Amino acid sequence: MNYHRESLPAMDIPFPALSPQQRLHFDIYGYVVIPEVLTPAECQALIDVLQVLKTDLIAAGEPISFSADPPTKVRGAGVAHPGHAHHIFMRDIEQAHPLITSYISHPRLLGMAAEIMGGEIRLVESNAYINSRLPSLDKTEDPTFSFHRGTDVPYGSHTRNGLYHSNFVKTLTNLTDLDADDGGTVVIAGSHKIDIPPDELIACAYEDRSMIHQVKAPAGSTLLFAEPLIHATGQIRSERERVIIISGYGPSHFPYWGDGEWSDEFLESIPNNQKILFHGRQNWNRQPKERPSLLAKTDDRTFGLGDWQQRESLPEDR
Ligand SMILES: O=C(O)CCC(=O)C(=O)O
Repeated sequence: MNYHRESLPAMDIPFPALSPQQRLHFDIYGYVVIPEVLTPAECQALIDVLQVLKTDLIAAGEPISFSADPPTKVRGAGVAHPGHAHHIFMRDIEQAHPLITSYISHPRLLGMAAEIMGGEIRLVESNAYINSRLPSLDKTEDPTFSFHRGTDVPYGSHTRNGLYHSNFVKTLTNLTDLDADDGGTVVIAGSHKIDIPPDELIACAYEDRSMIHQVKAPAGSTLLFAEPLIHATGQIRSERERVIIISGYGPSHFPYWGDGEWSDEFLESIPNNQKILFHGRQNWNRQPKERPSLLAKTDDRTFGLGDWQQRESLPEDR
């Protein structure tokens, strides 16, 4: 499909979406945690939807997300690693329920991701985790983590007006509260700018763990991070189950790299002002829109989870 901006309305998303303090935190550390993105009721509604999806995926035999046999999947979704009861990693969840699609198209999340992208964005993947303490966990040992990054520093980053941008950005919202023992995401702070072999960086961070920051935040908070940042799932040491929902965004000319096969019904239901978000565009132009300066005035309008079918469009003259 070859979409052109001229023929499509653009969704109304805040710009710049981050306060100067949030933006500076992001630039220094490669991430920022934004509180109160979702309300307690919105978190609970998403938890309910994800718990049903988890139950249905298990009942369907945990179809693997990249299976070549779409009918075995559940509402388009599959799991990344079958047989891990303590860590259900659900992939390609974008069409599994309208509330999930509303999360993906939440105007504030899109605004934050577009600000870090420095231009027009599209969805590249969508996931959710429901995880709990490993039964065999030895609490006497210092935890180690499956550290990784989704793109490398030079390819995945650029600066403009002195500010850092990345072409692979995630918004990860914890739907359950995260205290120190609840397995919040861990990151090696500042590693989004450090272009040395990840193994060396990780080894140093294990020797001085003050460089490993962990998300501790009330339910409804969003971790916004750039994928050149080295990160991992934290270790759950409590009895609390953790539920998170994640959207990955790229520039609009990147491909979708999930394994979701979208149904005709889903495809037909995508509103015009989200065609680029879901389909991207075949065009070399990344449609830049970069924050002019750190202290640029924040667009701090309030947006709810809402209904993805009812998103406002920008007036045509903007
Ligand atoms: O569980 C987490 O917080 C880590 C998520 C993660 O590694 C990712 O989205 O790439």
